[in-house]
This record gives sequence, structure tokens and C-alpha cells, in this order.
Amino acid sequence: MCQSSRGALIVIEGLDRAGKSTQHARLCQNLESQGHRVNRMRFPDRTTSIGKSIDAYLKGESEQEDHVVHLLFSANRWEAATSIRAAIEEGITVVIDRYYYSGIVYSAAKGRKDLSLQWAREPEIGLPRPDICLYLDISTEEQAKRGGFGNEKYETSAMQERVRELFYKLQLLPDGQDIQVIDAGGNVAGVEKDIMERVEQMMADTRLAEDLRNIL
Ligand code: Z5A
Ligand code: MG
Repeated sequence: MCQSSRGALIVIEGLDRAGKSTQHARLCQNLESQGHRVNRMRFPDRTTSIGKSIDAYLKGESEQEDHVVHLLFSANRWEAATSIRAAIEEGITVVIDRYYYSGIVYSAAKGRKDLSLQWAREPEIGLPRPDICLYLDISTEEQAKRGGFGNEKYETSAMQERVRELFYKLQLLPDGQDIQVIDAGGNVAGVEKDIMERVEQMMADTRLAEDLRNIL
């Protein structure tokens, strides 16, 4: 695959157990085998001090006010923003497992009037915008077949249902233009192929746009 001069920013999103981390690993390997330089990232990044507070909250070891935890998730992305931009400018493709789409939707899914999708979007404005967000869509029935829920804060069927609805609403907002829905209910290899086709198309479109800019 011929490279564009800058790296791409690719995000994988979806509900719990949709197969994000599985597909994230496969996509990174596939891109590397095609000769791309790749940086793997995930959010929350639980290794930083902000990430450790988020980890404690998700595990139920500490309490946080809903707006505060929302801002912690956002700050966890902002602390990586400079390195994401630098990698892309250097020609490295950055592939992220969850990003600000999860940030917006999970907080808004709490159902508070003072924590709407619009409110939740504000702290994310200015973060590097992805070239493509692959939203892995899975039914709650299929989700349940994949080992059920864990013990973290949002891992309940009621919360996952609200999150699923809001991921659809998010597609009607400006951020929605970046989202492509992937049917993640099929087997791993089928989902991997679908993702690869979308990414290759996005990269071809980006190269074409770059060539046009150079001509004009
Ligand atoms: N959160 C937030 O509130 N605000 C934010 O800003 C951000 C996140 C960024 C932790 O996320 C929580 O943080 C999350 C959202 C919130 N809460 N919830 N829910 P996380 O990323 O650390 O955890 P997770 O991604 O939700 O969970 P997960 O279990 O890692 O899901 P996954 O990555 O989508 O799935 P997986 O590990 O690839 O696969 C799960 C299982 O299914 C595994 O056994 C696989 O072998 C199997 N699998 C995968 N694909 C398939 C297919 N195609 N067929 C059959 N089986 C499959
Ligand atoms: Mg995961």
C-alpha cells in the first residue's frame, strides 16, 4: 500500500465485548505487515496518574462526581494529544482503542439533564480528529454470549442499552460524519476484513485529496 505523507488517525469504538481490543490488535498487525509505521493507543490510558484515578473509579474503589469523572476521561486524552499529533506528522499511523466518542456517550448515558451529549462534547473540542472512527456494532444478545459483563462501573445491561442508543444519536451530530458502522456480530476474520477494506478506502481517499492539493 502506498503511504500518504502524514500518518492516519484511526479509532475503534463500540460497546463492551464488541471485540474492539481484538480488532485493534489485528488492524495494527495488518497495517504493519503492509509497511506502515503504527502507534497503538487505548483510552482510558490507565498508566498515567489521571488514568489511575479513572481505574479506581471504574473498579468502584473510589467515588467521583459525574462531571468530574467526565473531565478526568477527557484530560486523559488531552495529556496524549501532543504525542498523537507528533506521530501523525512524522508519518506514523495512530490506532486507538476507544476515544472521545466513548467519552461523550458513556457520560451522557447516565441520564442527567445537566450532562447532555452536547455538554459532554465541549471538553473534547480541539483534540486530534480521527480520519475514521470504526464503530463496532453488536446486539445485546451477542454481547451476552461473549462472556457476560465484568465488575466495572458501566458493565450493566441497562447502561449498555443506553450507550448503544446514544452512539446512534451521536451519528446525527457533527462528530457522526467520522463514524462508520461495522457489523461486529460476525466472526473475527469477517469483521477484520470489513475493517481493513474501510481503512484502505479511507487511505486511498486521503492520498487522492493530498495529490489534488499538490496539483492545484
Ligand atoms: N469509558 C468512559 O466512560 N469514558 C471514556 O472517555 C472512555 C471509556 C475512553 C473501560 O473501557 C470503560 O471506560 C468502558 C467505557 C468507559 N466501560 N464500559 N463498558 P475498556 O476499554 O477498558 O474496556 P472494554 O473495551 O469495554 O471491555 P472489553 O471487554 O475490553 O471489550 P472489547 O475490547 O470490545 O472486546 P475484546 O476484548 O476484543 O473481546 C471480548 C471477548 O469477545 C473476548 O473473549 C474475545 O475473544 C471475544 N470476541 C471478540 N470478537 C469476537 C467475535 N467476532 N466473535 C466472537 N467472539 C469474539
Ligand atoms: Mg477492550
